[in-house]
Amino acid sequence: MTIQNNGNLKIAIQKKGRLTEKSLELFNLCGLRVENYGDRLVVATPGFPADILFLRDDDIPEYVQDGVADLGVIGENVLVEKEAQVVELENLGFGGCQLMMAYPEYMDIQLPQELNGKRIATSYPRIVKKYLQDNNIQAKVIEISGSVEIAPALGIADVICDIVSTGNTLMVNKLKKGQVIFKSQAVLIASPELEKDLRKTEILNDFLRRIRSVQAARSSKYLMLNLPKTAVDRTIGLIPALRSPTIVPLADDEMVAIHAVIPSDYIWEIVDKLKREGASGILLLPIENMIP
Ligand code: PRT
Ligand code: ZN
Repeated sequence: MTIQNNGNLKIAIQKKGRLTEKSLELFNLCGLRVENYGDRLVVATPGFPADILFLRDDDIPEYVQDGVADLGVIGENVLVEKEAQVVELENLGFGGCQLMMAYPEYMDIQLPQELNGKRIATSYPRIVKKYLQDNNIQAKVIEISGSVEIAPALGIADVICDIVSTGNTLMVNKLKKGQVIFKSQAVLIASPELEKDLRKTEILNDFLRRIRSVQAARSSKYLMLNLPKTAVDRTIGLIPALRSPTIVPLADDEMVAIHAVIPSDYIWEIVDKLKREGASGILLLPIENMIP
């Protein structure tokens, strides 16, 4: 594959699959607009010196390792399985899943040691073999590239080790969940060659700053509400997450408006407490970016 060397940062993402939409959504929030890419392999991002390369996810670690792409977005499961020499830069918070043992419903396996002597079908032979080795289990690993879940029914394997997110596929195939052997999410990786290129390193740092501000914004919400003046001190003391709020006077002398950035994880806890203190007109808004 030849890619034009125009000095732009080359970022590889999955062409068509579970990580494509979320990768493009993140890039978009970072100001990297990718429009109408259709069947194209490489697409420029107007206004930012980067080109997006659309590849099969399995190929991304190697392309990044070899410097064909400078950066890549990839599931950690694929990254670890491929054993590519790349630099892991950032967890991206999407594509979450678990690599998990699963057994036919009739099979009774409670402990990892009970996998001794079993045939395990998987698309992740390296990760599975390492798990077996670490746990001193003697089992046969059978590599299958797709539809691993039908292997027991076909008699090819006794159990499987596959990626699970909702668990629906296991249920449909009458398989039950076993040990989780690896937890994964999408990560941003970089070529080990990248740091030698000062110009590209600068672009990368700019891109990373943008990613981090999008991530910070995602974990926060902008809260606006009205509160009786008399309740302000007590309320702010009660809710430590209400960090340095802005307090705005209102036409009604007895009331003030409060604006604050709060962590998404505690929204309902905070809102309930505020209501008990007499808050009204509560509005919660998403934050697109939080620039430090
Ligand atoms: O064509 P290409 O090779 O690029 O894509 P692919 O088919 O190999 O990968 P794809 O798009 O299926 O997944 C890309 C990445 O998404 C994976 O490497 C994981 O990091 C992540 N991911 C997150 C998942 C899932 N969730 C997921 N549920 N990858 C696969 N699955 C499959 C799983 O293999 C099983 O068949 O979905 C099924 C189980 O899903 P549930 O929801 O029924 O449990
Ligand atoms: Zn793949």
